[in-house]
Amino acid sequence: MTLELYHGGPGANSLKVLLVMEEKKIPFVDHRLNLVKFEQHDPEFVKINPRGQVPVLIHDGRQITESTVICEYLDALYPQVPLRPKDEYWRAQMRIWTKFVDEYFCWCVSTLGWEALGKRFVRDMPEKEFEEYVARVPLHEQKIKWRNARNGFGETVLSEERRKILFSVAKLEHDLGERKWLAGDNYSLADICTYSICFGVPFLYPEAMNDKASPRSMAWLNAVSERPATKAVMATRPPRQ
Ligand SMILES: N[C@@H](CCC(=O)N[C@@H](CS)C(=O)NCC(=O)O)C(=O)O
Repeated sequence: MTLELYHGGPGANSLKVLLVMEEKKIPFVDHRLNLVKFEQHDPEFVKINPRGQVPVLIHDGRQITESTVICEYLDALYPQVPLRPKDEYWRAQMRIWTKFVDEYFCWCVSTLGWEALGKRFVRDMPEKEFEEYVARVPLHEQKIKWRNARNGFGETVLSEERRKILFSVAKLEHDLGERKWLAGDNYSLADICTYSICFGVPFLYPEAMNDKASPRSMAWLNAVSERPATKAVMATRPPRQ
C-alpha cells in the first residue's frame, strides 16, 4: 500500500493529518507545499485537487480530501493505535467536536490567522503579482479571502470572529471540566482536530486563551503539545519568516 500526503506543513487542517500519521507511525510519501507561495494553486497541484487546497491523501492512486475525513480513514486503515472511541456514545461526542471545529471554530480562528498572514506576506506585494496569483485560485470564496487578507478584514468582521472564539473556548472549558480528553478518557481525533485549529489562539487572541481566563483549555493544550508525536510534528515548523 502506498500513501502520499500533500499538505501545507504543521498548521490547521494539514496538522490534523500529520498528527495522526505520527501518532500511528504511518509511512507516507511527503509532499509539502508552501501555501504563502501559492503552490496549492499551481496547475500541477490543481490537477490533484481541483479546489486548490490541502491536505490531500492519495491511497494507491485514489484521492481523498477533507482533513477530518482523512483522519477517520487513516484510523480505520491503521487501528492498532486507536484514535476513535470504541464506545458509540463517546464516538458520537468525538464527532460532535470535529464537526464543531470544521463548521464553526476553524472559521473564526482562520480569519484572525489570515489577517495576520496577510500583513506578513501579501499586503506589500506588488498589485500585478498579487492579482496574477489570485487569478489562479480555483474557489471563488478563497479569492475573496486572499483579497481580504491583503486589504484587511475590517473591525466589524474581526470583532464578530473574536466573539465566536470566546464562545468556542467557553465550550472547551465546559467539556474539559467534565472529562480528561474531549471525547472521554482517551486521547482521540476530537483532541487532534481541535488542537490543530486551537494551538494558535493564545498568540492570535491572547485575551481569549491564557492561564487565567481559560485554565482547563491551557492545561489541555499543554498536554497535547507535550505528546511525543506532537513534538515531533511541530519540530518541522519552519522558523518564523
Ligand atoms: N475543509 C477542508 C479545508 C481545507 C483548507 O481550508 N485548507 C487550507 C489550509 S488549512 C488551504 O489549503 N488554504 C490555501 C488556500 O485556500 O489558498 C479540510 O478540512 O481539509
